Amino acid sequence: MVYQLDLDHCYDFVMSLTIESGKIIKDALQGTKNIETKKGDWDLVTQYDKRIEKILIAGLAKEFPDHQFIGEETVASTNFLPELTDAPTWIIDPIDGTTNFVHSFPHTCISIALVVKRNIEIGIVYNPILDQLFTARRGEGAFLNGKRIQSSKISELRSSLVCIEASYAAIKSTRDLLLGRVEAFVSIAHGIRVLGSAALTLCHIAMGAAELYLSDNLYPWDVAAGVLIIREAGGDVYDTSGGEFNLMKPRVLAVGCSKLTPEVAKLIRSSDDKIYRKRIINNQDNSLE
Ligand code: 2AM
Ligand code: CA
Ligand code: CA
Ligand code: CA
Repeated sequence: MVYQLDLDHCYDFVMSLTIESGKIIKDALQGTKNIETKKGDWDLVTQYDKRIEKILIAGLAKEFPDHQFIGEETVASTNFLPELTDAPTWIIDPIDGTTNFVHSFPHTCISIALVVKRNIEIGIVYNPILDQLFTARRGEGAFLNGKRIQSSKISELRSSLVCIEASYAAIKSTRDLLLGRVEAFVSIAHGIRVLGSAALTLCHIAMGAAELYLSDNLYPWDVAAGVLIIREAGGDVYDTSGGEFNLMKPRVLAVGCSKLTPEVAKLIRSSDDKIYRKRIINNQDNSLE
């Protein structure tokens, strides 16, 4: 007999586990947290990130013993990022927007995706503070609290709201590139927003609340669920070069409307080129000192 994966059951099971785990975030938001740092002062983790990831993986592994798991805090503690195989794999971010969570800033969520044979089949992003449950299944549309969502149809940058990340310390080596892009986009677009949660930002593009999202410094667990949610809402996700998106090495250019992509990719390229030229000039100056 060929083993059939029951995606309906996977979806129902992970949904109730996620909603249940969301209560931990909600109850803990205003309280005292044990804050540790990982790669630097800006890279935060709390006991709640670790606890929620353990609960999610234990619950899913018990129900689906032959499934694989890629979770942010497990990868951090083992220092090992598993390869994505064809096996059913749950990609888990127990708290996306940990810095927001630490500051009691209410944009924080659980993000979980199920990937099977490299297709993202299920995506769930749940913000228990604002009671926003974003869900998608491949081929079946994207939903916010059960109501269908659609991404923006705006196809020009000059009419767009742009979302980015701006954790400067986190991306020291690329800070000048980020500032260059901010200058380039702010000169053309309606405005720039920084939500502080990649998963929720992708969902905001999916619901048509902003037109595009740019971030080079992300991981699979930040984006797996949101990528499906955007695609099911009518948008798409590309590499920041404008090329094909790679889930395991995500450099994200997410758009509500794919017609925006060439203009945005071109602007990123010209902005980055300007910075690279500046770096060369500065290095030459440095060498003269
Ligand atoms: P996290 O909260 O799960 O760490 C804003 O910082 C967004 O970028 C969040 O979605 C955050 O996820 C993600 N991010 C990815 N890598 C990060 C890092 N090294 N430092 C801070 N944020 C990071
Ligand atoms: Ca983190
Ligand atoms: Ca994250
Ligand atoms: Ca996280």
